[in-house]
Amino acid sequence: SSPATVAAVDLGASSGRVVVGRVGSGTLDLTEVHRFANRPLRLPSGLHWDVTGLYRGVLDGLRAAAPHAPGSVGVDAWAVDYGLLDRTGALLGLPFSYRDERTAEAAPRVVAEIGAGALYARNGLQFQPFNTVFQLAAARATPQFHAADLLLLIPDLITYWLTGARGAEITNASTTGLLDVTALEWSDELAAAVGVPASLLPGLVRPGTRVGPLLPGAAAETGLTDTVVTAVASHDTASAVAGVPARTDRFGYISCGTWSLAGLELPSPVVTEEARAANFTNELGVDGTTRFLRNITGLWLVQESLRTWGLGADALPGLLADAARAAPFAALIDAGDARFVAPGDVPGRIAEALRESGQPVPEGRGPLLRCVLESLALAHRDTLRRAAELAGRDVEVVHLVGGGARNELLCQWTADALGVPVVAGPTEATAVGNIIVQARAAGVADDLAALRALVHDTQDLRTYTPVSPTTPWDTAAARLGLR
Ligand code: LFR
Repeated sequence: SSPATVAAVDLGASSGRVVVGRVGSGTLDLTEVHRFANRPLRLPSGLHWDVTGLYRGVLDGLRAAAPHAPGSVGVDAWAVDYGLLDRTGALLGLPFSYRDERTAEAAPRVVAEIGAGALYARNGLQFQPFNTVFQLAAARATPQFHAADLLLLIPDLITYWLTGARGAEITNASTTGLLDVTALEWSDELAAAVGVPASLLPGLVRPGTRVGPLLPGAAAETGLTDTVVTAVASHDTASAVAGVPARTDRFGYISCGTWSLAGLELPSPVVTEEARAANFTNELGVDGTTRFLRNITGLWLVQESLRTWGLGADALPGLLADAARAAPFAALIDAGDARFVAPGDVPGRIAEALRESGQPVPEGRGPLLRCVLESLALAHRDTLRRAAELAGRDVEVVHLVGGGARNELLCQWTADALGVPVVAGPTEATAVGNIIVQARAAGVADDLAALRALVHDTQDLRTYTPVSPTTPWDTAAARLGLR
């Protein structure tokens, strides 16, 4: 089959990018044509996304992609957040960021009303106060909600602006808490339980579906006159997992960026009481697979520390060198602690958590980063070990993809802690996953395994083999009560 050229729009919590991919037999070339910052806006009404600014970045990026003549465009973004449209299709206010604290009361109330067990049996999701279902429970009494006719998740909103087509791509719908994890349909019962009219939820769309051509305005603005939008795994994590260069079924993955999403790809969900108690999520991947994983705070801890210190990403290499020289296992935190979610003084909150648990507070930034990265490696280990136990699977290799694949300390320590090799890369796994799903829809290959093999053969990967026994990590894990 002939090669396909497609464009991936990948929107993350700290930046957005447009990447052109050329996919053919033996080729997978990626060219980043545009990257732009994404920062939430603190307004009197709460913490919001500047979604029109994001759309501007998307249009600029697609204009930069136009000379490559992509036949298709696909949009992915972070999960759970949404815009509300009125019945004319107009956006009702800026979407909230999932880090806004307005769900603090609504989330536990909804869980108490429905029952944690009943909720998990139905939606299979890890409890996180920011799941869409809880955001909606908090929004129910607002004027916008009363005027709302349709809810669109962030990537679906961008797709709507590009094409005029309204739908809910299913991998991302699976993060809302309103999708039935077994039936793979919206759960009318859960929607009713939180006061969400079923009509607010658009029809489900599967990755690989042709959505349609660009609207004339979008085509004119971007110069893409002969391009269709294709639905991809629009949840960025689902695209990242699709882009994992796996060559065996016995792999674990860590999609490591702002968040670390660590887990397994399974043929079906695990909604046992044990999985619920261990707070594992069952989100949907491509081809009906289950992403059985846990959200771990991730490099947000590093990003937010740099921000607090008034430093940019360029300061990171020096600080990481200091971290490498700092004393091992001097202080450890639970990277899953909810106190780290909201923007703010993360180093201060780490110090507070350490004092509460009677540990010394690292003196200096390098030692603090060491505490963060060792704690993340321990959280990776605990999560993958538990996932394997709960699913009755073996893990013989861990693929660490996303920006975190550049962090040598984190990759090596994750391998050391687990006692399993870590294959790091691609760093742009999300764009890769977005691109290969479009390429497959264009007929370049028909099975995901073949495309993953192509990713393996063409992208920059680095293998970290465990260099030390797991013993010091066993002791450190025990200090935190982790596996
Ligand atoms: C990663 C991610 C996670 C989701 C979090 C919030 O970018 O999509 O999967 O839990 O962001 O949406």
